[in-house]
Amino acid sequence: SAPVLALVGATGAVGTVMIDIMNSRSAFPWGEVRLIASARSAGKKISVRGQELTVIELSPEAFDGVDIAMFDVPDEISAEWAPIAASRGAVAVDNSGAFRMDADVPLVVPEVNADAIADRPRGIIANPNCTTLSMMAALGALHREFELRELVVASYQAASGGGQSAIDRLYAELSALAGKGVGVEAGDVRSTLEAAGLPISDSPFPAPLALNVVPWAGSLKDDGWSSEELKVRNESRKILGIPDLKVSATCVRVPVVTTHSLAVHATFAREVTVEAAHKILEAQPTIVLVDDPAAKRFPTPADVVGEDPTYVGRVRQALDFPNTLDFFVCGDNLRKGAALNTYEIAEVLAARI
Ligand code: 11C
Repeated sequence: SAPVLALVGATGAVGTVMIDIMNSRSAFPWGEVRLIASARSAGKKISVRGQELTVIELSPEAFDGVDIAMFDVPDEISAEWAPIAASRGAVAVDNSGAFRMDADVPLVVPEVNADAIADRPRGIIANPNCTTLSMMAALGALHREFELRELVVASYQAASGGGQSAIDRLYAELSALAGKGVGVEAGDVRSTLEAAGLPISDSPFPAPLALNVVPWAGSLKDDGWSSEELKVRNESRKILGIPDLKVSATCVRVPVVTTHSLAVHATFAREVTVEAAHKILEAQPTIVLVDDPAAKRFPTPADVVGEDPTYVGRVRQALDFPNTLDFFVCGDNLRKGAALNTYEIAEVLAARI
């Protein structure tokens, strides 16, 4: 019979995008969809493919009869509940950071390593961080052809990576500053926000985000690295299956609501050309190549938000580095970066169970 799909965190920011994806997918392989959330959201009604579903409370019994359970919840909720779902017979597909680097949990981007889903001794499959994910389809395709050796990236991350409170903060800052018209001097952003009742101490960001860029995402790790930068390194190595890949990342928050971008500097074992890279990227069903700077055509978050594919542009052969490409990618951090990739993993599973 058709598999049963559960969505844990159905009412959260990523869960809401997941419902949108389920409603717009052309094929729908599920016999039943079960929406699960905290007690606070239980009882809510959400329409999935024309059917009004009632959100049920997270409990061990909620997973009985479920084949695949997608988790879009904070790390600590996944850490506790994904193993419970697995013990009840479901395969848990987890979008949190709780299991990504667990050796017994595959970390999957279907275009790159779909077959890794078969080896899941804990009954859990992890979905990567949205920053890593935004460049994976492109890097996976280029790696298959040229063999990736070194990766240097800078991210330009949208506020929504930090959740609803981060989105609210960016809008609040923008309206406080916009009210001042052109009167806000460049050096007055912090004091204008403070005067408007928006001190940095109340912000999810460590500095003003409006009219600014902030070289920080995640938490502080050893030697000055941020957790986000280490995730980019560790997760890229695991997904691409290159344990010794040289990676250096600088993660930066920018005043964009949704869609992460990355400037990528990738060095390969074999000779590369822009023409060959264009051909490879164009051939990928989940990549859109927009690369015509003479016509002012390149990907930007404002154009990519809401889209499923990853957009790639500004592909250049590095002038001073052999076998190296520089390029720019944009990916919707709530779609491919989170909900969509999780859902695609569930679809691959559905076809194989
Ligand atoms: C951000 N990438 O933009 C983060 C959000 O490991 O799933 C996702 C954190 C994670 O802030």
